[in-house]
Formats: sequence, structure tokens, C-alpha cells
Amino acid sequence: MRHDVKKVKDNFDILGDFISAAPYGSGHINDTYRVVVDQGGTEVHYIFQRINHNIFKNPPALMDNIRRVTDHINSKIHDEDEASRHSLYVIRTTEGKPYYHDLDGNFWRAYIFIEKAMTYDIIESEQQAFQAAQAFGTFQKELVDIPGKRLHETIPDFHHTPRRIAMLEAAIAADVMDRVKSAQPEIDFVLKRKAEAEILIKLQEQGQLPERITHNDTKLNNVMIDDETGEGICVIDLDTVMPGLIHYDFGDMVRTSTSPAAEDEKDLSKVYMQFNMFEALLRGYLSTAGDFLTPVEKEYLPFAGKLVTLTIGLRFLTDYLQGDIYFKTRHDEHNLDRCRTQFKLIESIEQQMDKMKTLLDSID
Ligand code: ADP
Ligand code: GN1
Ligand code: MG
Repeated sequence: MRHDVKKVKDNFDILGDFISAAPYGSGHINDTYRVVVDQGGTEVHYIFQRINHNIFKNPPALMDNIRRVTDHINSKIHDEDEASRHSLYVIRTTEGKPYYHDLDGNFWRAYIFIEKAMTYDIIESEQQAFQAAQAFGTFQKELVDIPGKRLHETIPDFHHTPRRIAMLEAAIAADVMDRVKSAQPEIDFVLKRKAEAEILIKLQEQGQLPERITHNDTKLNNVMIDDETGEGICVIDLDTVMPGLIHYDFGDMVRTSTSPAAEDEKDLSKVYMQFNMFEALLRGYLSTAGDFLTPVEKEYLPFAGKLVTLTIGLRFLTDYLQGDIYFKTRHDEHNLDRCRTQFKLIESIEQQMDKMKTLLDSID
């Protein structure tokens, strides 16, 4: 293990003796550990995370967002048992802070471990899709009335697709790894769709789409599904909760919860949008978020999946060209493999666009 997690534990307000810590989960950004502590003969679990401060430049501001968001959600739940599983709970340090800054410059946080629930990397059933979307919709709804000042932008322009394309173009021009020649079809794929990349940003600029508090990373494996009931009980991975468009959340659900294949599947014939999963997502999302969405927000839900899949796909491509400096990778072409699945999925989404719109109209 790369870090002395026992020492980190001693700085949090957690009673009992440290037993063990092991890397956990399949996130691409932070270092996550499942920590076991002996509390009077009982083994209690925690999640510890080292925040990736190369990516999140201001961890104290980020933790301020998370503290405000989790406090606000918790304040709406009156049953204590339910509260501990419905929202992440940020454990304070012995000094009362929501993070620990170690001597090597790392920032750590600790959460109560949500038991008897799991995250899934690949969708298994329509029920899961419905539940995940319902949970993310509830999350947005709970944050509509968060008090206080605007949340910090933990990564500026995170979902600004035109600026992401500009970053890709800069990476193509620099070509530091001499990889452009091995990714020409993928580069062309993005450049062909440049005009569409501006649609939502323009509507926002014209005042037709409202800024809201959104999660911005609504991957299927960022929602915990209850082992017994199958319910989507808790939205996790709150680093990117900040002002955004609701389409970024719905779109990332489509990206991660409709294809039967892994994000890095090499056999592209396995990658496509299953329409029944899209329908389950749409119904689940509207069952909660439907209460506050405007007609224009609803109208662009079918387009959202395409836009977000394009954005994430081109971010994988940019990282490939830049030498894999952002996402965790396991081999040289890992980001390119991920990019290819995204673009294959976009083709499938494009083929089903009319059907998605017809479904949406029939629900309205
Ligand atoms: P990353 O930003 O790297 O994706 P996440 O916050 O999503 O990190 O955490 C990685 C994984 O750890 C999640 O997919 C989930 O399986 C697990 N996890 C995170 N927080 C908790 C928690 N409070 N209780 C149980 N499991 C958790
Ligand atoms: C990252 O942290 P994780 O693995 O849930 C990334 C998302 C991407 C996703 C692609 C802060 O999410 O934006 O969509 O990988 N998070 C950040 O799988 O960049
Ligand atoms: Mg995650």
C-alpha cells in the first residue's frame, strides 16, 4: 500500500484500534481505501480517500461543498437510521475539520461505510437503471433549495464541451506522445460533431436553460444500490457537485447505464444503447426530477446522452494524446479503448434519437 492509512486514521475522530486498510472500488480519480477498525470487539468499516489534488486544485473548497451538500440533505431526513444510509456522512478530524492535510501535502477525508449495498460498473437490470436515475433525480431535487452562496466550481468548465474540444485541438497540435497518427478516425469523429457540442451551452447563455446544482459525475458506480431491496439508496462521489445543467447528470446516466459492455470493452460489437434501459432511466429520473424540470430542460433529455458521451469520449482521447496524465490507466491504449466505446455508443444513440423523442412525448 502506498500510504500510511493507520496514521491517517489517528487524525480522525474515530474511536477504536486500526485493523486494516485495502484499496477499494474502481474509480478513475481518487485513492479509495476500505478501512477496518476494532470498536469493542466489533469490526466497523470506513471509507478513506486521498483526494487527487492534481485534478482538484482546491481540496478545502471542495470539502466545503461536500460538507454543505451532505448537511443539507441530512437536515431533510428525520429518521437517524435512514440518514446514515441515504447520504454520505463526513467524519471530522480530531480538530473538527472535514479533511486532514498530511505532512506530504495530501488531503484525506473519511466517510461512514454504507453497509449492505453495492455499486455496479455495468448495468444488470431495468430496475437498477430506474433506481439509479430516481436516486440522482432525488439528489438534484434535494439541492434545489440549498442555502448560502453559490457552490465552488471544483473543476472549472468541467462539462463545457466546446472548451473540451479546444483542449483536444491543443493536444492534437502539440502531439507530445506522437500518438495523433494512431487516433485519426477518433479525432475526425469529434470534429464532425463540433456544431452540436455548442447546443446546450448556447441555450444556457440565452437564458433558456437554468443553472442548477448538479452532481456532474453520475456514473452508475456512483450510486449505492441496496443489496436487499434493490433501491438506489445513496449518491456518492460528490467531488464535482457544483453548478451545472441537469443534462450533464441525465446524460452521464445514459452513457454508463444503457450499454451492456464495460467502459473499456475492446469488442465494440458489444457496445450499444439498450432502449429498454434508456426508458427505465427516463422514467426513474422523471419520477423525482419531473417535479421541477422546465419544458425546455425536458425537451433536451434525449440529446443529453449524446452530448455527455461525446464529452467524456473526447476527454479520454485528449488524455491519450497527452500521455495518460489524468485518468488512471492500466495499459498504453487504455484511454483510446475507452474513447472508442464512447464513440460506438454515440452512433447507437444517434440511431435511436427519434425513438427516444417519441417516448419522451408519450410520457409528458
Ligand atoms: P472515485 O472518485 O475515484 O470514483 P468514489 O468516491 O466513487 O471514488 O469511490 C470509489 C468506490 O468506493 C465507489 O464506487 C464505491 O464502490 C465505494 N465507496 C465510496 N464511498 C463509499 C461509502 N461511503 N460506503 C461504501 N462504499 C463506498
Ligand atoms: C471519472 O471519479 P470517477 O471514476 O467516478 C471522472 C468523470 C468521468 C469518468 C469516466 C473528476 O469519474 O468525469 O466521466 O471518470 N471524474 C473526474 O469514467 O474527472
Ligand atoms: Mg466514483
